[in-house]
Amino acid sequence: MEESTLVIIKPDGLKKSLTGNVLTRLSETKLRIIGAKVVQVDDQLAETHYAHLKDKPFFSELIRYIKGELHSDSRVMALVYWGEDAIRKVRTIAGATNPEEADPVSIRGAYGRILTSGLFENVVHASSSPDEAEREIKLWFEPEEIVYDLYPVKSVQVQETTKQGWA
Ligand code: IDP
Ligand code: MG
Repeated sequence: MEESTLVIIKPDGLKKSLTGNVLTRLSETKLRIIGAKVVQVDDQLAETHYAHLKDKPFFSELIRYIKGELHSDSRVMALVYWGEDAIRKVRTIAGATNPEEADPVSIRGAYGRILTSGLFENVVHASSSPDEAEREIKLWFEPEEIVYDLYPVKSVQVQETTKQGWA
């Protein structure tokens, strides 16, 4: 089945200059990148993205991690990959959630680590189901930022907005 999936290169990935390595590894899948951007994650985006984990003991540190507060670098790279079996292919290359248990040749196995606090610092996020992918892609991207018509859209009236232009 052709499907799409959200990948996030987390702040440790950017801080450690692993962006190129991660993209090279993911290119083995022959999937298409249909959206890509660098994002500064705020509380609302972080907490919505990880809402399903809010009762976990590591939740507040996870929020600090994805916001870049553990790496004094607040950037993440968000990507949408599309193609046959995209979710499984990307998760296989990403590796298991726990970097210690991840296949050593997976991204998380090769580059992840477990912090003294116990948090898994594992370089990448990858959606784990079609429903999760849809929720996450709609959270991280606007329709016009993706080059395919993935999901139904509607016209939204925007009134008297002010936006930044080049001076
Ligand atoms: P996933 O990223 O493999 O889908 P999730 O269960 O969705 O795993 O957890 C989101 C993130 O929370 C993980 O990527 C990891 O950074 C962190 N995490 C998950 N489970 C644990 C845990 O048991 N201990 C420490 N950190 C965890
Ligand atoms: Mg997950």
